[in-house]
Amino acid sequence: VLTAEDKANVKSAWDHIKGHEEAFGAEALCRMFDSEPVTKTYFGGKDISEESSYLHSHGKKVMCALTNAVAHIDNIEACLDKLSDTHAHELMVDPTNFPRLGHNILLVIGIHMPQLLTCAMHCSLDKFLCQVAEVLTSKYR
Ligand code: ZNH
Repeated sequence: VLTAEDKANVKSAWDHIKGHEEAFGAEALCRMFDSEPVTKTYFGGKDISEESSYLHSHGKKVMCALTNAVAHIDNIEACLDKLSDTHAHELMVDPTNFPRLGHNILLVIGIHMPQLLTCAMHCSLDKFLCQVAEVLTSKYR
């Protein structure tokens, strides 16, 4: 459960991340595909190479969904409801892949904004990303 302090941390982190959604999202995806090749199987037929416009536009979509979740951090479930349906019923992404993406998002934030990622911030962002993953996988059965 996100505490009031976690929420404040995540919001303040996102003040810095906002505007970098495309670059951060694309890099996080790219790192996930390289380090966990099984995740590439969901993108068959798409050009997911580092410089591809698809990778950049998908990275932006993913990170902007997080920006939106941060804006509605008291009601993440409602805010991601449609996306939760999509992931459970259409995309059927194995839930084990969500921590893999979350890990790489955290990593990219740490690489580009090392001073931002204090231990407390790391912990709050990790909790936030887990919460998002929980919502996106909540409709699987
Ligand atoms: Zn996902 C899609 C978000 C995870 C896979 N996604 C998507 C979208 C979004 C997202 C926003 C778009 C939708 C529409 O358009 O309607 N994701 C997200 C998030 C997360 C995720 C936020 C967490 C954090 N995903 C994920 C994973 C995976 C995935 C882990 C695997 C690996 N997705 C996916 C796919 C898709 C998506 C495959 C589809 C794409 C296309 O079609 O292009």
